[in-house]
Amino acid sequence: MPQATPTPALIVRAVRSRAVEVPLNFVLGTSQGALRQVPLLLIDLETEEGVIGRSYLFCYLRAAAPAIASLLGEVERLVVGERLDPAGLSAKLSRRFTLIGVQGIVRMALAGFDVAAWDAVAIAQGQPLARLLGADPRPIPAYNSCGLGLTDDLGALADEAERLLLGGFRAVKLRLGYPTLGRDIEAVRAVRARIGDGIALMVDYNQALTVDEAMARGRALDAENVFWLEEPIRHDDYAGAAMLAQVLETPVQIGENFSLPAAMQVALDAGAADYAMPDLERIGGVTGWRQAAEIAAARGVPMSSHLFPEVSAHLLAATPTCHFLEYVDWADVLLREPLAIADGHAVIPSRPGHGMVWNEDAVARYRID
Ligand code: SMN
Ligand code: MG
Repeated sequence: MPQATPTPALIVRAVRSRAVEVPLNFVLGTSQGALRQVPLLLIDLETEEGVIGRSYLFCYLRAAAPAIASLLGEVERLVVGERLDPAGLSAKLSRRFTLIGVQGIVRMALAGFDVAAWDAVAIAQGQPLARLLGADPRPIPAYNSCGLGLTDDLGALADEAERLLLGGFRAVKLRLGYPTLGRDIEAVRAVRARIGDGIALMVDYNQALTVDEAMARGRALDAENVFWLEEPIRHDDYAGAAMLAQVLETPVQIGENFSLPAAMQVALDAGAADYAMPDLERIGGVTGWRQAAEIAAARGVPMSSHLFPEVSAHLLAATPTCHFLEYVDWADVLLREPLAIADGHAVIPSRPGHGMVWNEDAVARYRID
């Protein structure tokens, strides 16, 4: 529907960030190490008009938080006093950071600014972000991606799988990459026996395998009713991933390591995946996501999200090949109104913007800077 009222102009006044570290309710034990708490950087984009746009970044390492905050200080110097046009500022900032390269934590800082910018614009227009992007804020199918890490205790794993279905989830994700194929299959069967056949079970190797090993384990998993096989090999071996996608019956899923939409285009052109799941802070924020959604749509590739469920729900609503939202509860403790799940679907809030507002008491409790 056309806009009834023109967008009020917003002028950037400040870009502030605060680092927090929050404990996880479910330990995330990947093949590359376990996460028990996560460092997040909370961003507040202040405008002269009083509208505040927000976002958070997952810093992976505590040491990355002050580094990204420092880069956001540079972003602030470049955009302060400018009119808040998210796509225009994204292009401007990409040009200004060309010499260092828009990769790694530079790209994460720009994505964090971009998400906050889109939030501010949606708030100024009084619309949920999904609607600003042309979509109805409908319920988005979600899988519970908390927990289910590598463990010696398959009984406890099955117990956890059962707990993760509370709230009506119809899909969960299991981390694999045990020392042997046999142990991977035992873990899959322990979870499957507990959740039953009607629940979708995704598996994620976090790049643990060689191509040959992935072929062997993938063939074994083909008999186990696995919904997708995620990042079996090195994330940037698109030729290897294409062989796997061609041979295996289980759909191959990659994407959390796509760096900006250009990487996703190269990967999908190489046939490296049946499904794609870009990550908000690596694909380039809302601006990058929109380009990625076009790339997926042009090829008919089902597209899911990685982390950041609060914003990704809005983006998936506006994604033509919308598939699954990755649900994690990491930010819940920091939010006045955490993302709601009903019947296994993320409920997009009707509030303007993406809907995240910080619980300041919790922010004070978990601050690390
Ligand atoms: C994952 C990896 C690293 C941090 C969080 C989550 C995982 C996923 O690959 O897809 O959930
Ligand atoms: Mg993954």
